[in-house]
Amino acid sequence: MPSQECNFDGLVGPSHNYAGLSFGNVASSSNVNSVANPRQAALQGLAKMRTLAERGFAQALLPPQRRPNFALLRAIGFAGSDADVIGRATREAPLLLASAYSASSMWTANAATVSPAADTADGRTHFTVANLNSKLHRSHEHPQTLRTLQAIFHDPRYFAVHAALPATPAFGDEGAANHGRLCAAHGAPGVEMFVYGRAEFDPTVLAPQRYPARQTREAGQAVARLHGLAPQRTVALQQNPDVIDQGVFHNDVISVANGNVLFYHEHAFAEEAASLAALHAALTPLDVQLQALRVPASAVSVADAVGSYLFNSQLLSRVDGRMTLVVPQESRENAAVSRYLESLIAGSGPIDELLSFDLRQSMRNGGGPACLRLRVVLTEAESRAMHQGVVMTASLHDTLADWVGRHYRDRLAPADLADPALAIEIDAALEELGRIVGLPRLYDL
Ligand code: SUG
Repeated sequence: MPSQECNFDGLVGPSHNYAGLSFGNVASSSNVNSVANPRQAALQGLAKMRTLAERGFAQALLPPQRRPNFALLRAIGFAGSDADVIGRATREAPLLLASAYSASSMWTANAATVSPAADTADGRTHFTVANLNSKLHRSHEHPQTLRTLQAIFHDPRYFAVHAALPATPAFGDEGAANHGRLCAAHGAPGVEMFVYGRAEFDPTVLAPQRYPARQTREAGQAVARLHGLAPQRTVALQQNPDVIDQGVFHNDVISVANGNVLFYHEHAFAEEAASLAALHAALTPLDVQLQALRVPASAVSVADAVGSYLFNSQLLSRVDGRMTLVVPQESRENAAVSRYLESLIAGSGPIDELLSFDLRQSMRNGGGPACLRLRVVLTEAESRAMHQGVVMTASLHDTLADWVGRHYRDRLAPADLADPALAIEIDAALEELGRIVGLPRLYDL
């Protein structure tokens, strides 16, 4: 078996809600205070995992995090029993409570940046956990993410899991959402592409005006160093600041790479021609011919790309050498995007199949198919060495669907976070989940 890409989807946690915490993420802001359905959200995510696993794609999951994060609430002055902490935070700072309660770790594209063994100096697969320090509600994910990745990728002969970069604006890091890899085949050496929205120490790099740029150039450079990547196979590209200002808060909302294919919107990068030339130059010594699938604004506007999440699709290589594009249902509901997709499939390019999923619950917080997954290329030995309890099978799917049905609410508004019973329900759910996936010490319960 050659190396394969395994997608680790975030299992949606029981506190999924719409608190509007992500300024710059249009869906998060527009759905603020609407009522979420955590049960449906988790089942929608599980259905995607099950379908992709059934189709032969390697599929696993990352468990949700314990919420609320009482340590965070206590660190900012809420004291007493758990119920006291929740009560006072509800009265004085409901958005801080919502931040401590966020289920945002479901978007595992932001969990870490991953470099496969074929790219790294020591021949191991390297992970750097993302600090996510541009948003309070995501900035406290990284300690548990580190613990989770260390538990799953526990064998130091194959894996190196690095802690998050220093949590300071210079190193704003959102993980794989701003990272792509181009190669001949998953197991072959590739070119790693780090996309940034701003550069802390270079005033000539124009930052967006309206919305924050979450990823810095310095963060990508630090990750490349930690992973031991060859400089000639590492490319840094600036995201177009104008599209960040139109709601493209991560690069994976406007482009996706797989194999030798870069599927991207013409306005994705600050300098389109120079970006493609840099990728081409890095790929040539590897004998890889870049296939640039450029989507012009005349076919799909940036607004339609943001509204439909066309580029937040998963581009998957099948065993027959062709590619499947996994899109959110919203892409089929947008007339221009749907027309574009029909022509894409009918054409002679590498993508000849579309799969669409109803991920509406996650989409309403700005999380599409690609946000929900972390790509990890694994050799056969690595696939065997990682923890097996998180690998998606029909039986794990059914066990988890049953677990969701017993533990998750089907209605959760931000105001419901005031109910101290919710925290107790979540702990009971996670205690059982740890046993289901064979990681009983994953949380401090
Ligand atoms: O970081 N939404 C997430 C969505 C992440 C999408 N990930 C990728 N593009 N890879 C975010 O903005 C909304 C939470 C709230 O508003 O309650 C949120 O965090």
